[in-house]
Amino acid sequence: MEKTAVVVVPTYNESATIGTLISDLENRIFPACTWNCAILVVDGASPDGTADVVRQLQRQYSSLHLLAEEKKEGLGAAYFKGFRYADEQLGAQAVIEFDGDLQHPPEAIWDLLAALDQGADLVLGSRKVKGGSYPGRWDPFRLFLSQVGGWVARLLLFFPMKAFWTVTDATTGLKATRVDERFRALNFDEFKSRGFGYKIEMLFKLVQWGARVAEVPLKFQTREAGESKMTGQTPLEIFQIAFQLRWEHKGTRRFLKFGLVGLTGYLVNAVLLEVFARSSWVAHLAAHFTFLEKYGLLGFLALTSGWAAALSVEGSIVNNFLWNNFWTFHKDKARNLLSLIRKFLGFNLTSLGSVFIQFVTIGVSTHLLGNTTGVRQITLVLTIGLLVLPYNWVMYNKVVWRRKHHKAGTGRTIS
Ligand SMILES: Nc1nc2c(ncn2[C@@H]2O[C@H](COP(=O)(O)OP(=O)(O)O)[C@@H](O)[C@H]2O)c(=O)[nH]1
Ligand SMILES: [Mg+2]
Repeated sequence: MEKTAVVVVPTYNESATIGTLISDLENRIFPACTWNCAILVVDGASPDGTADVVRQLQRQYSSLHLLAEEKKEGLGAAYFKGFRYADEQLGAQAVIEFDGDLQHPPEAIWDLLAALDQGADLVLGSRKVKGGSYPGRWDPFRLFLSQVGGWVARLLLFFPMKAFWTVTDATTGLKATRVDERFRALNFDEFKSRGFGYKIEMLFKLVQWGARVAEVPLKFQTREAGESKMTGQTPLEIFQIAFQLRWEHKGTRRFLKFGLVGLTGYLVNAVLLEVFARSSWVAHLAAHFTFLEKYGLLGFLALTSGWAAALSVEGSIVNNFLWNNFWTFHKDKARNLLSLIRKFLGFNLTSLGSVFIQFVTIGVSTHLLGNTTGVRQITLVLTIGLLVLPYNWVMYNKVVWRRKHHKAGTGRTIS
């Protein structure tokens, strides 16, 4: 049986363009689709007679449907009415969100459906991937808002999760979504936004529920007729909703705690570095290794500053471990001494790289530039920023990645 895709087109005063769009879809685009396609226009009681244009064309095209709203209720409301109708009345296996003002090139529908065929559950038309673009004649302020808003939404919604990299255009209006259990579980009554904000809300939920996302390029066209229904409020609304969604997300508090713990770790690291660099005990320790100086690089082990750095990192590791165990990850904390020790050793193992990294960077910089507080502390900041954070990031992801493939209940490695 051929699969059915319904192109849902919300309209408010688009009588100048809707006819052209419908003819183009019916005559040129649909015949070349591998899916059985239909159009569903959801008209928000446009005073300009948009619905009448559609009714006229319905005589000509049997796959053209119209849902006439009693009044304009916002973009999200229009889409969700359309989704439900497409699913229940038209038997859609996929719905495509498509603007009625010719800003979305109709050919993009082919790309969207192809991506669904390749296994994606949610396909975004992105203005930010290669081959995609913003309108040529957009006023700079609108372009700026869209660009900045897009970035803020992307950061707020998804950083540092995987979707942060896979979703480049979170606020796009062109999408194809597979009609599956996930899609049907979206409850519009619970949505925070009735308007444009529904876009990121729907995206966030589907991604959170494990939908496979793909992107295809979108060359967003200039609006040639009619007027944009975006208001000055829209960017603010998008920002507010993105923030709320993320704040309520279960991983967020943990992520923030993790960041805060990292900060205390840095402070412990910095203070201990000074204490140890001035300690005669550490100097003694380093002196034990002076015999290695004749073996070239191994002579580094005789550097007091290197040992001070390595020991101070260890101090921050202990600090981070305790905070993470009893605060960030307290639900999974070690329950007895033995498992505490085991976890601590595991945590140390993943952090061992940082000990080594700081031994070398601080050892080398103080050796070359002088063993002063300034050299030590600046090297510390640079090392953490440029080496330790990326290193921890990789380790963290490996642990996260590993967790996914473990059976549930095998316990979580802290990192
Ligand atoms: N039914 C309905 N359609 C809407 C509403 N708001 C916007 N639209 C339609 O949604 C599509 C996208 O809106 P548009 O103003 O072009 O947004 P922009 O491209 O971001 O400026 C257009 O086809 C509009 O006519 C609404 O409240 N109800
Ligand atoms: Mg538009």
